[in-house]
Amino acid sequence: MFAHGRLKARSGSKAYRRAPEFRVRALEIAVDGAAVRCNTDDLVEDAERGLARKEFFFVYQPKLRLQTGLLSGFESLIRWQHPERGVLMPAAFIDLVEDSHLTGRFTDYVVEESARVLAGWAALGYDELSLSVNLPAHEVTRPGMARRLALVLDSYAVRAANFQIELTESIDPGPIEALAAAVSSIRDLGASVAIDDFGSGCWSLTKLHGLAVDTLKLDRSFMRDVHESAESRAMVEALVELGSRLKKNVVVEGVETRAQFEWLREMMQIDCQGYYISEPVREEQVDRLIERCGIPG
Ligand code: G
Ligand code: MN
Repeated sequence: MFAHGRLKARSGSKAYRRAPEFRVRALEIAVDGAAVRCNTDDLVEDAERGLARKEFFFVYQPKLRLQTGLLSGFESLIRWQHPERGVLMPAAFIDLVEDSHLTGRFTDYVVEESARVLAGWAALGYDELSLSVNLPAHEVTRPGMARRLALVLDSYAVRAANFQIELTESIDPGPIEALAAAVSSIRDLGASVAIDDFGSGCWSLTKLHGLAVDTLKLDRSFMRDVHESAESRAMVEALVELGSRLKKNVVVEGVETRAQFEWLREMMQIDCQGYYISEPVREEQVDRLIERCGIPG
């Protein structure tokens, strides 16, 4: 029943982590068009119980490399199989979880699950497929992050090169120097780092300038009206050009129609992601998608 739940107080919830006096005590979640009030402490407690009972799972959305027409990798997206509310999308819980004492445990879970999946793919011979996970900047800068990541990747014997972190942050990620140092220690392991939803929220050009990331993922809002708006087309073209001039990989998100896809094909080497290629799928459906689209090698 909460399947379409969305948090309204997205940025407000960040105060929960930063300053206890600003803690958000209640949030409104829209359920079938009606606002439902929900106590944040209850939700965090519920999430802690859910973590123990393994109610959180992941779906995988492919990225297609336009030049080759083959899949280059997948992004893992968290879901909550809530016992009473059905499958919850991250918008209904992730900000609260990341602002709570559970954030580190969720990071560990996300990283461990992705290493397990990558090990499974390697065993099937999918050596070139990358898997990216979404992590907030404040988790990536947590002391020891790179060391813990190295341990997990080693313990599953997966190549760090196949693992990517997408930096998600809807508000300021804090001092750029700290984030830049964390990004470089992750890249030193051989893993890669992407800026997620680039061009929206807090991701300014100065941030991009200060961070040696591998990949830019353009916020999907840019694609929405490329067919009606010459300005949107210019924006996407310019951002792709910017990425390529900076020698970054570029992922265009939110490709939903054939027309959008065909238009993008005229551009340089980019990856695209969106419902036109595929919706996110369950782990057991990844094989079928690979058979349908193909992978390198
Ligand atoms: O920004 P990020 O890549 O983390 O966003 C992933 C979210 O976007 C997921 O919840 C996913 O289901 C959703 N999503 C993926 N592709 C599309 C798309 O083509 N259109 C829309 N509207 N949402 C998408
Ligand atoms: Mn993402």
